[in-house]
Amino acid sequence: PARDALIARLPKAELHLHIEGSLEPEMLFALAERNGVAIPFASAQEVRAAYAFSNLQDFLDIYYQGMGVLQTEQDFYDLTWAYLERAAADNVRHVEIFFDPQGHTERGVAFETVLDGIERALKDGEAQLGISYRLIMCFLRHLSEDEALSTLSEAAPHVGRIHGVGLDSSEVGHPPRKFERVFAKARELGLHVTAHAGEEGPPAYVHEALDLLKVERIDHGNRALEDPALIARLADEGMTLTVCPLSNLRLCVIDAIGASPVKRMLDLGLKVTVNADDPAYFGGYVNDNFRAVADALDLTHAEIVTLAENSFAGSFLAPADKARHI
Ligand code: ES4
Ligand code: ZN
Repeated sequence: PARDALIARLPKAELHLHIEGSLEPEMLFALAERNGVAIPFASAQEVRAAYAFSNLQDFLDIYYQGMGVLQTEQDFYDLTWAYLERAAADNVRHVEIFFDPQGHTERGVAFETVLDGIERALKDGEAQLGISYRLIMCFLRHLSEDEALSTLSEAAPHVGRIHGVGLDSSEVGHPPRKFERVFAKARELGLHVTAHAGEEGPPAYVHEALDLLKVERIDHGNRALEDPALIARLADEGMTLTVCPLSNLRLCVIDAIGASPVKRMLDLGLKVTVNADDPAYFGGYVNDNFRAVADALDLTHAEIVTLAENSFAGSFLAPADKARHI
């Protein structure tokens, strides 16, 4: 259909993508073999069958387990390069990818090993695929703020190679206020700031991300729609929301794609974007997410174009570079 053709050819920026969540079962197997890591599955098919989640924590347990096969600089390169080739096929022109250094350093993999491999692929992607990039380091919110502060210290010599910080992992019980000091330090270092909020957590967590962490974007933000005053504020501030429809479905944040907040957010004048989150685990890359919501919510061509424009407008690109894309 014409809608699918539009989605395929529209230039897009991807703003909510965990690089470790792009580890496809085939690569999981290949790296397990290459590194001599035992995994409790006999085939890629068996792995996919295990990806049935009831909530965020269910998924995170499998996600952290999957990361265990990533050990060398080349592993992080291969992971990131495979994602970039897939992104190029979806006409993604700019990526702002998350990585979870604490998921690796706690297993004895050096911070620099992770950063070097991811960055080398991003540079190759820029040179060979024409995809510009920013790299966002996430703090795992189920760990302490002191651990996040140590991670920020490890990153500090690499400011310039890392462009921003984010906050991810188990949301409920780990509110943004727990990370107020580390986000202040990150901002002092000149880093951009974003945070997952309102995926499973209440609207109060979105307020905290704005007021205490002073974020420039809200990752997910679904539950902001429960709070009219918060909606008005997000609209007023032109805050970008990075919504992930297939992720929401697979993590039971919504019970059908038709319940995705994308259309309601557009109607409310919010700067919503469509993203893949963890495509290897949730069954689709960015164009799959666009097609899913466009079909289920019967989006117009103009609305689909707006979603793509919002992705560049909400990026950490300089204004002149945003303008080149929109
Ligand atoms: C994540 Cl969907 C989601 N939510 C929170 N943390 C995450 N880490 C990777 N994917
Ligand atoms: Zn996410």
